[in-house]
Amino acid sequence: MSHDLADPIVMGVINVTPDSFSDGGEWRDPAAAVRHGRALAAQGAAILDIGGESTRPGAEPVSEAEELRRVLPVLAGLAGVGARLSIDTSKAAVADAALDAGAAIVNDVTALRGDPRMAALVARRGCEVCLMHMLGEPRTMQRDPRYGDVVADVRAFLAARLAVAVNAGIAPERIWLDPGIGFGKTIDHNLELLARLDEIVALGRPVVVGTSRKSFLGTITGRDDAADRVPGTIATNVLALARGARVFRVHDVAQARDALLVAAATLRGRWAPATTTSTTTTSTASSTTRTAESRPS
Ligand code: PMM
Repeated sequence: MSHDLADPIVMGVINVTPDSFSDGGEWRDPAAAVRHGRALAAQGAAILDIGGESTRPGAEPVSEAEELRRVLPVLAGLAGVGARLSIDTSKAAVADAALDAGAAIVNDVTALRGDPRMAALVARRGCEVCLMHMLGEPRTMQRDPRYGDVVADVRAFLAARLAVAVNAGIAPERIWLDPGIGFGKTIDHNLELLARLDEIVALGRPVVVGTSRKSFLGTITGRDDAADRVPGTIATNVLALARGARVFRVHDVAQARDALLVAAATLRGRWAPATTTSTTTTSTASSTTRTAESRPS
């Protein structure tokens, strides 16, 4: 089988929050977050996505000042790490400061709806932007979400937001789309979106998928601890790759990278040896050390 498949891009997640559902609290200390980011880059993350506001179901919004306090030291510490930096925010002022601090991508889970100044900012700064689908808002989004045809509805939403972004002056080639797995969706909605992801890919923009450690994987597999959901995450990443997804937002970079490399080689019918890398070994300034990057169980 030979597919015209672009190289999968792994986006490593760094939540600098006390309450994100799968890694909340772990990277609150900026120095720990920076160390973690360096490890994820060494494991093969081409992008590091840094967020200072939890979007878990039920989460309350945080102030602009608090969000800046959380993310700016981490962005500064990761400058020159060898991965592109993405800021996961829906606030234009946070995005603006993050871009000044070295970010190159704005990951906006509200698809430019959260802040009326965001579209103009992204257009002016000429950065990449990820537009994600969400039904409602994090505080309430998991209360009985309903769709006609979830894939058609999400696709229509993303097409409309793509048009808004282009009308605001954002270059189409800088826009990525994301179906927003888990954002106002039941398990059936998530599975249907993944199974029919090619219909979102058909919009013609790179598609980002964020299934990593999410609760639907825990429900299907009976894994309460988010750290135990890596195999489930990988299953969804590989299936999404086969349907044309391009960017994979994950906590467990080394594992996702290997799975995606092998899956891409299989789908293409060709491969190239990768440079040797290690799951748990990371270079620090002074030495190469074994790190305990895995989550406590
Ligand atoms: N999921 C979360 C946060 N940000 N951004 C994009 N583009 N896509 C996602 O699926 C997504 C996101 C929530 O997950 P986390 O709390 O593990 O970061």
